[in-house]
Amino acid sequence: MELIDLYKSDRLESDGYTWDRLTPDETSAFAIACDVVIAESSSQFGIRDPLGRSADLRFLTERFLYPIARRQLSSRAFLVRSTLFDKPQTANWAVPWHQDVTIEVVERHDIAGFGPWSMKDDIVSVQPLAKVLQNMLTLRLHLDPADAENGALLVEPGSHLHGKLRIQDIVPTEPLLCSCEAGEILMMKPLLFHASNRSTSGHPRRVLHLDFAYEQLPHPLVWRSQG
Ligand SMILES: O=C(O)CCC(=O)C(=O)O
Repeated sequence: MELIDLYKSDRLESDGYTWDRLTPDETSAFAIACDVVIAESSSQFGIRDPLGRSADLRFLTERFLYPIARRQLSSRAFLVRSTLFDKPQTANWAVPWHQDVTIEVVERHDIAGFGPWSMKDDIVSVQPLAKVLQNMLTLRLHLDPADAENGALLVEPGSHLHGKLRIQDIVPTEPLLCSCEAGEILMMKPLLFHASNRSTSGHPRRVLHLDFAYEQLPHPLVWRSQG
């Protein structure tokens, strides 16, 4: 299928995504801090909690990305999860079409509408009610140019409006490619259908992926990380 470049929408609510960007200096400050985290990590795939590993990244995020998240989501927005993705030739993978339907919490409490639960590396994850996900926003800061060759994200505009679907029902009809420059920030609703292909080029594709919320979870559930 020929991939068509994404229209850089400013209609977050209806399209499920929108864009912003950092300056080249801001972007290279993030890239330097992320490279330290990558060099110190043994993970070849997504690095969990890069902000927990780097005071520099926490500082930069607070200064440059919180204002963007607060403008788009809520003045009360806070960070609930961070991940750092690359697609180097040595650890290259395709991500099938999905929605982001899990959140991380401090510990399990059985509450109606929350489940299934899972535990990996001592982290408790759960699928919350759709309304929790609808009130979240993901920021993906691109540290390298991304295109069809190095596994840029694919999204289906407007698909977040279908609510939380079973994986077999996540079938895109008009997927678009999120080609972008270094420094561009794709902001998307977690329920937007998305996927990415394997990289076929030697170019890196570092992305700092940050999830924000602005509401506490129903008592006694607590977000695992809350910055
Ligand atoms: O960065 C990617 O290629 C995919 C990441 C993703 O799909 C996710 O975090 O849900």
